[in-house]
Amino acid sequence: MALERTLSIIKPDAVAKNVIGQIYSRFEQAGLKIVASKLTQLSRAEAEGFYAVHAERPFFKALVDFMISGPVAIQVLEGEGAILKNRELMGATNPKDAAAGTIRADFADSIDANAVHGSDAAETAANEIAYFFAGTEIHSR
Ligand code: IDP
Repeated sequence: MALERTLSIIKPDAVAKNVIGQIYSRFEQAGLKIVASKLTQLSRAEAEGFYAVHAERPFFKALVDFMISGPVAIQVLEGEGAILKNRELMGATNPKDAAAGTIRADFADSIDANAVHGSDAAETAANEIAYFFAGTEIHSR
């Protein structure tokens, strides 16, 4: 497996539940390193740009409204097979379908408020990381 980086967002619902640390622990226990991290409030334009691929979907406005409803915690995770590993930790998009013990099964309430985002492939990971972080803000170690 290759050393990879992936973008993770702890969404407003999970930040509001005060579980940033519990989610960080899951990353670390799975062997992923947090190599960049920030707490921020997204603007509407930032959220629309990030989810541009979903612009034509019926849930787009609700998704953007939700993503700007409170602060988010954004990380770059690094490790062997980090992209798939994080997707496994997250669980299915709809928490009703998420496997027991996954972040979404444990912390998410609905498909709208589903606790976390994680890049789904190498190309999207590279684009999403560059969307939120300058190279100087990422610290491998
Ligand atoms: P993912 O976050 O598991 O990668 P995507 O299909 O990329 O899932 O969708 C992005 C986000 O859009 C989801 O996390 C979820 O919050 C929202 N979403 C996706 N499908 C639906 C839907 O059918 N109804 C409402 N929200 C949805």
